[in-house]
Amino acid sequence: MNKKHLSGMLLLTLLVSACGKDKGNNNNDDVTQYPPVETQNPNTSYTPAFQGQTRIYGIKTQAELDVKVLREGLQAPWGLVALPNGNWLVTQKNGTMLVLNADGSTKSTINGLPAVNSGGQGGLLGVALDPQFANNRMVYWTFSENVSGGTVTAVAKGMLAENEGSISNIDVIYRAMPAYQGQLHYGGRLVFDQTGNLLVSTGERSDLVTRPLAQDKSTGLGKILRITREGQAAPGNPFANDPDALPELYSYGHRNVQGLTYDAQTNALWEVEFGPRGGDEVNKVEAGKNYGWPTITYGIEYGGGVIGDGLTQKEGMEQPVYYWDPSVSPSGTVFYNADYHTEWKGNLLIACLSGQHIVRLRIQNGKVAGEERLLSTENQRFRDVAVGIDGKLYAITDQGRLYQVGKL
Ligand SMILES: [Ca+2]
Repeated sequence: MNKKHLSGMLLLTLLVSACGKDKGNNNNDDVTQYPPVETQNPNTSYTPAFQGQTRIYGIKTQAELDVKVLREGLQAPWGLVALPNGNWLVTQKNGTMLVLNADGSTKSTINGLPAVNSGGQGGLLGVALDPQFANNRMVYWTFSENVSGGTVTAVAKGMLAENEGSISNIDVIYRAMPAYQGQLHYGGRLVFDQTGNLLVSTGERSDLVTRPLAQDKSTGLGKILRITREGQAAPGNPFANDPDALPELYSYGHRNVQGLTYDAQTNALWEVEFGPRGGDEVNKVEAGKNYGWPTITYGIEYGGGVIGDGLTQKEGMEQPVYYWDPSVSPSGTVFYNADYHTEWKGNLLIACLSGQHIVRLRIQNGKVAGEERLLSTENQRFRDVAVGIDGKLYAITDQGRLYQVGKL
């Protein structure tokens, strides 16, 4: 253990002693600690960098949840965002966008978006509303696009008609280069930050030949990028003056980031990303930082071999706030800051594909303080989660469902 870790642990110990009893993030309720929710054997014998980085104690929501399937038969929905009137925008992998009424029924199907390549993990991906949506009705989305040399993760925008039946003035504003002939790891979430710029996640396209590009600051693969509404590098980006880096670069060393969310209370950006076999991660993202892939990881190759030199820590590379082994496949995430589920305030909710549940992580002082699995008896691959204007939690699944999670 190096000096930095030792002093970090000492500080943590002091903080814990100072705080005394374990308190909630935004309320003073004591939280009962249960055994960790993960009971399967890990794929590796790697040890975490700090206590509570994986297999934290379990927690349980006290309120009785009211889980409703509002809708079935969506076609591989991928992204979900609440409109200010309570309706929903849903992207579908096949390239169409739907507007759903608050009860889950279809209000309209929006065609005519730029063509997607929906092979493999591609398609119409994440969706976000302009912070000024009430005035300008602008919608932003990511998708996998055919270009010369292969496919890219691209970002487009357009104006949603007042009747919510069409999107006009469509413009593709950004493409994460280079193109690659593959169908995996497009990343594809996007979220606005407090400065009104867009943060966009990409993937490293999965193959051994592209994997190292996650560490190459001159490419858009395996990154989080920060761009303006016009698709230009946003002002104030960390590598603006680095001739060897893309000016739109915000953070790097990511594998495949399919969840991005802001904690509105602290203005902190959080992401979730897929590890290989084991090593799915939650990261608190800071400008200019290196998140380690593929140099450090808590996972191994699908075939079983170590990745690179088999390292989990390295100077200059960030540790995940939390990781899972075995994988849960975190695909969408939202920071819960509404008032409805009072127990969840300040928690991170994560849609999981192979895990077939929604993870609730209690966050305290930037660390995880308890994990719960929600909706784990539904046997659904959860693709994305969002908070409704009513404060209830909503989720979409690969099997085509829209869930509403309220309280009884
Ligand atoms: Ca990492």
